[in-house]
Amino acid sequence: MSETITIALTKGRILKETLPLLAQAGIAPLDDVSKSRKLIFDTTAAGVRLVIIRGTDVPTYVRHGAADVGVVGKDVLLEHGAEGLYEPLDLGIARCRLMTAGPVGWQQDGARIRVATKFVNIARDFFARKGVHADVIKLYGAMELAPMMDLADLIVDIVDTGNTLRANGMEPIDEIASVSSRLIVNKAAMRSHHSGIKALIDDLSTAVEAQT
Ligand code: PRT
Ligand code: MG
Repeated sequence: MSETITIALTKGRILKETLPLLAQAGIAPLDDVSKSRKLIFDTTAAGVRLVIIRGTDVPTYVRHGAADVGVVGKDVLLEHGAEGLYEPLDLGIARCRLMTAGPVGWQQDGARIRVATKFVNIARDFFARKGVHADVIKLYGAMELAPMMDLADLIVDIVDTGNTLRANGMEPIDEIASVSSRLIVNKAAMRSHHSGIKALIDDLSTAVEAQT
């Protein structure tokens, strides 16, 4: 049985905030991840390697055991499900909110509304709970364009400062969930690599407490 622990990291803004926490836990990639085109990185910690992939792929790698551990936004776990995964630690990084938003002053005036989002499961669930008939339209980016183009009435998107909404004549309406990045662990790996993964969780918890 291999003693190597593979950690799947979400590239982009989450990666930037994850690396300092890993460094505090004694894990630093041997190559500069921002300059290299590699996807797999050995680290300063013996037997720990990193893979750097899209957030939506992180739970898939960890669920199937291709990676033992992962770092991913709660939004991705809410949208794509967290079955087969442990979620032992809130890393407190890349904080934001999942919200509904619409053109400033928007009021519903029909029985149905059209909602554009990349979070279709979260959106369907949210409007169903409110008893609102919503036709959910899947987009892959630039959700704030959809109301301007009359593709949709509202959007469901991630909001941090609200600047993106304001710049496009929109305002936040309802908060659906508060989001931060989470450590996730493959259930079988938690048993087979218990001491290594337990040490990683403990070291990262200490790093998280130190940053707040
Ligand atoms: O590239 P890919 O399509 O996979 O996703 P992406 O480009 O959205 O990735 P990236 O690097 O932005 O990281 C996405 C993850 O970071 C999400 O899963 C969240 O968990 C987390 N996160 C934290 C954010 C933000 N803050 C954030 N502000 N993800 C996206 N945004 C975007 C948002 O979509 C909107 O366009 O920033 C804009 C809103 O920001 P404000 O400050 O203008 O409100
Ligand atoms: Mg991106």
